[in-house]
Amino acid sequence: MHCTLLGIPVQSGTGRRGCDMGPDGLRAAGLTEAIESLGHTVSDAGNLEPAPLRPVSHPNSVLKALPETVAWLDALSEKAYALASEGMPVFLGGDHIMAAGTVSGVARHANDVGRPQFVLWLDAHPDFHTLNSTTSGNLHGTPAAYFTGQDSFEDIYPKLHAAVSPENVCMIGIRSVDPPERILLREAGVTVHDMRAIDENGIAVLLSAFLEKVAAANGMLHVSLDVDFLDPSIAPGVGTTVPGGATFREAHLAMEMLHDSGLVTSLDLVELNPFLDERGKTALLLTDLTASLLGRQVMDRPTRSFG
Ligand code: 4U7
Ligand code: MN
Ligand code: MN
Ligand code: MN
Repeated sequence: MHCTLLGIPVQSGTGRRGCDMGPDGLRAAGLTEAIESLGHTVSDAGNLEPAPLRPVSHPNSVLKALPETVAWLDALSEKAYALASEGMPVFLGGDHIMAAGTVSGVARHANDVGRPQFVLWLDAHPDFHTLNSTTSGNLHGTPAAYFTGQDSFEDIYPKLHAAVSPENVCMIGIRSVDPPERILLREAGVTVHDMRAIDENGIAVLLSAFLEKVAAANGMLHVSLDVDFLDPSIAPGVGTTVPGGATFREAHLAMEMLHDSGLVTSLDLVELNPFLDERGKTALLLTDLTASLLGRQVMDRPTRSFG
């Protein structure tokens, strides 16, 4: 397989500085070499730059850095669309607002080729605020609402060519949901597996059910991995730590199963903040998780087929 790395040093979606160093943190951790060691080829497309600012405004006065953020999304949604037709894009964040660009771009390509787009959202948070519902004003809390076609984004975020059906979105690891998000998620019909669901069922059961669904529909699968999906004890290099996250083995098992499924077509690694990291610990863990997703395993085993 061929992987294209694209750095997206956006941090306007979050309240904390340092996410702009995320792409270089992942490069320093040896991401290219880790992928190449699995027999894949890698090209690094470097770091994206934002498009020119355009005048945008919204009545919610708490929104932070809206024009700057929109300029990133204008550039990214086009770039992601272009990269989706050649190998597997690996998008290096940057804060999670970038998923508004990456997912809308890859979903537009899926629509072109007549396949449904699915999204596996690994995060402590659902990021399902609209521009009306957010009270923090931090736009990294909005991407999943945008790419599933919720309202408030029209004429502000880039035009959405193909919304992802909310029934095709599965969120795992969730443990911090704001009241308006809870209502919107339920109304939209997104599958949300909170940490209790992992505790009670095990992550393998939850993920298998989703992968069966993707396979049965011949879908394209985008994985969006927010560092705060992981427990802060193993992944401290993130601005929004929430206790009680996925363990080292839960995260690797999810990646190993994703590899075996053969279904993943694009990947986000987001919210790494090297300024808050401890001697590269989080960057190295993300690199190892990516290697598991791309085929690293301890012992050979037969591939499992879904669908
Ligand atoms: B992340 C939050 F209030 N919901 O809207 C908000 F809890 O990309 C957090 O998942 C958003 O890290 C977290 O600001 C965005 C908050
Ligand atoms: Mn997130
Ligand atoms: Mn999060
Ligand atoms: Mn975060």
